[in-house]
Amino acid sequence: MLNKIDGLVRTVGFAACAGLVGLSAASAYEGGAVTGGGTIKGMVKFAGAAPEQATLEVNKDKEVCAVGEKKSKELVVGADGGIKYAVVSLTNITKGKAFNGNAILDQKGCEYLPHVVIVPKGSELEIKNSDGILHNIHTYSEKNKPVNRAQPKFKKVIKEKFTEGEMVKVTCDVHGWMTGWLAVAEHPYYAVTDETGTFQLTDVPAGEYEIKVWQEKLGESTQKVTVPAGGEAAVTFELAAK
Ligand SMILES: [Cu+2]
Repeated sequence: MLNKIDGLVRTVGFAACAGLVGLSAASAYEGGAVTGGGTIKGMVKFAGAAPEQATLEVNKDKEVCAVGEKKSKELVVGADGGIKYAVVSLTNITKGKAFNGNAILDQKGCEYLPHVVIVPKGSELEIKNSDGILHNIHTYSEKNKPVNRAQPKFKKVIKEKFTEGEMVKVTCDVHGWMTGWLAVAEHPYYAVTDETGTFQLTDVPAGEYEIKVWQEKLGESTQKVTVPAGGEAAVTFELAAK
């Protein structure tokens, strides 16, 4: 009799445990120490002649906002064809280096700095108002709950949490030209390209991965990459105008 009860308890315990594992497997990322990891270095290029960056019209709060000429950052192509502000990430990594940190998004000169910021999911994003005038944070997303908060001049910092990995657009309803993007990251293998269009992902456990690039005007593209233990893998993306 005792054995029977014990067996039943164990069966129920096992089933409950298996259920939990099944639920979390899709989204869980396990961070820790990586030994013998490799590096992915790459470049995101624009296919074709570099377009001109449009000049943004600053028609409000000019004394604060019209500091120099404002250029659109929605497609910034450098001298060698490299695209700035593209987001590169691994799509299928479940285990690797530690995942932590907090991001800061500043509103300065009525621009979002940086234009694209990586926000670790579940962390607190610090949204600063360095301008001393009213802004408002208005986000557009599919998976995260939308944020629409006024940030008056005396409110130097507000904090928001984003719990689902996706690209979230940020705008200000006070200043129509202000746009920025939050790359809510599922793990630490995300990078934003610099002014030369290059990026790198470090401490990647050796293996085969899918790597994705996202750019706000040009969309997404993926490819396969194999990372050798302790070595480097090179990736080039070429994105064309739609
Ligand atoms: Cu604003």
